[in-house]
Amino acid sequence: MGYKVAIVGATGNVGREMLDILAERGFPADEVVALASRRSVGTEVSFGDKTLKVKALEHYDFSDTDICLMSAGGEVSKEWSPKIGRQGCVVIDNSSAWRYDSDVPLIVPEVNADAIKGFTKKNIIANPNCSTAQLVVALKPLHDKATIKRVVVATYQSVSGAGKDAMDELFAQTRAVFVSDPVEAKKFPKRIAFNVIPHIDVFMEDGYTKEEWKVMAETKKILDPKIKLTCTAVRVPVFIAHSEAVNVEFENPITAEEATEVLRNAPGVLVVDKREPGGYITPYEAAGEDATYISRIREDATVENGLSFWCVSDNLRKGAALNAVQIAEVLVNRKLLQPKSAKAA
Ligand code: 11C
Repeated sequence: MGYKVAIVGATGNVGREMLDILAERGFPADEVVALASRRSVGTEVSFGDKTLKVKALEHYDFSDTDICLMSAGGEVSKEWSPKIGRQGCVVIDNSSAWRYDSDVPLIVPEVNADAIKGFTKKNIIANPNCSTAQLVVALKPLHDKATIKRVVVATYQSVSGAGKDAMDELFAQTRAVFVSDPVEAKKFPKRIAFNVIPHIDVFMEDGYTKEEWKVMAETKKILDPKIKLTCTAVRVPVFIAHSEAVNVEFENPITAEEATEVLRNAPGVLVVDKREPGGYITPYEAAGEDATYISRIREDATVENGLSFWCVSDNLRKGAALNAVQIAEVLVNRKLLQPKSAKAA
């Protein structure tokens, strides 16, 4: 007997990707239900070769549902995740609402799958920010090998991280530039077409943005609180896949060759690093893929035990939907959750 799975936010960028990934990976679900706010009720979404009609979240009874993949924003999650969890349905939440709660595990399966055990306190498991997910997949094997002291990262984040409207805005602005129409900026504070914007999420008192703070706080929670990390988060005119320029200072010596070897053997990582024109991965190639790609691995001689690299991954997949489905797979494979239908039989 399989699981009953609900997707909340099924019409959004990440919700649709969750449905695709559940189908692609053959997740052991007997039934998948698509949920969203009332205004999306009746919209059709694809699940494998099936079409699902979207139902209203507020009228749905979760008492016979096992897993809820939630991607409907922080406010919806704050209100609904505890209620759903109390009905015995495990919520895997893609928003930032629960990530920093000490009773909620924040999980990237390649990095800290064992921490999932704490989920029973609230029946909520948090999925990290997309920029953090790919970063910790790359940092974990390097930390195990040489112990990271400090990370300096600059992100180059695609517009899909800000939702479907943001993708539409990049498209509309690009078209407007070509046909000499006025360029309208609504979703982003400045024009994004043929531009880059060093600002993602709200500004904090210390001058960092919330996105930059999230990468720092989440890396500490997932990987190691002792790691010092500073981030500059930048929006770029790319539709899908986030890139990161990463500089790392280690406690112990590590050569570029050793780092390459460690990364080649790491789960979730693909190294493409030919040190020649085109011998690296760009977001265009990473979109639609599951791996975290690492290129441009080189020693940084300006510090003791320093290394720099380039890291690219599909923010809607590893950065969101794929990671959420992998968390659900950990629950299943480690037998941490039995289907309610099996218990009832
Ligand atoms: C972006 N990283 O690219 C953001 C989107 O905390 O889950 C995801 C925000 C989050 O705009």
